[in-house]
Amino acid sequence: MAEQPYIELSELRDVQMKMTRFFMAYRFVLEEMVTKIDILQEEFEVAHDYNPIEHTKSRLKSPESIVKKVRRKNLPVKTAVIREEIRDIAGIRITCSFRSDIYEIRNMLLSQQDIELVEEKDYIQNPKPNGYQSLHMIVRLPVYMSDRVEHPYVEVQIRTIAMDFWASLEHKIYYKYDDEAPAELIAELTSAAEAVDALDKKMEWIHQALRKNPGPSQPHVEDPFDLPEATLERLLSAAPREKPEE
Ligand code: 0O2
Repeated sequence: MAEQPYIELSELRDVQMKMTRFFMAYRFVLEEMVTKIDILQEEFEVAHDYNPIEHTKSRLKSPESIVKKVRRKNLPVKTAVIREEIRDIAGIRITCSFRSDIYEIRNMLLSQQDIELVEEKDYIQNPKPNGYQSLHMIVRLPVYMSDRVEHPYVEVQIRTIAMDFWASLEHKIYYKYDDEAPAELIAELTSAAEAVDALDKKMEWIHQALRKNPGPSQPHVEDPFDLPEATLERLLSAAPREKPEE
């Protein structure tokens, strides 16, 4: 029987500590980004009575996926190289309803002084040959630690619900057939991508038309949770009064 490689406990602890430190900055930068997006979403809704963000998903790339990508790119497995070359260790996907929301969210994020745009790929203006659409940005922002400041990269993908629906199905097919999907399936997927594009354009048109013409003002509807004045007065008069100070 082949001998199992022996690892000292102290060595194992050291590796674990280094991994924790390596991923920490990415975990924090994701938290910063998620907070920024939550703030934008809440504030935008109050200011404009409209919410451009349907949902946000964030993830850290697993060590196995990082190593796979390093091998695929023929890079040396060195932390400094990984930090610089693998720019999607921290990833955020923002899903919205309309195409114009994508660029609205992009501009709101990039107008923040601490967010630096490093790279941008607009697969909406230039879809991939398979029909994939999404706006990709690599950004970075400072993370203040006790003894240093790090600027980890974050991949931000912004897309509509329809684009997301298509991409998740395509991803499943890609994984299932490992790049060798039957021609019929590929043809259907391409036609679905065209349908997604047409749907998004139509929805955008309706959205803009609604914005330009919001329709007649809504009649006042009583709030079912509003207490009638008389009930409120009775409740207040029945409440125990504070004893006046002597
Ligand atoms: P995962 O598991 O989703 O993270 P890169 O390899 O990132 O250095 P690349 O491939 O030019 O450079 O980056 P790009 O084009 O910005 O794509 C990065 C990510 O976008 C991918 O991550 C996918 O999540 C998504 N993506 C890109 N193209 C497609 C596509 O055709 N279909 C689907 N479903 N998703 C796509 P990863 O690392 O490939 O995988």
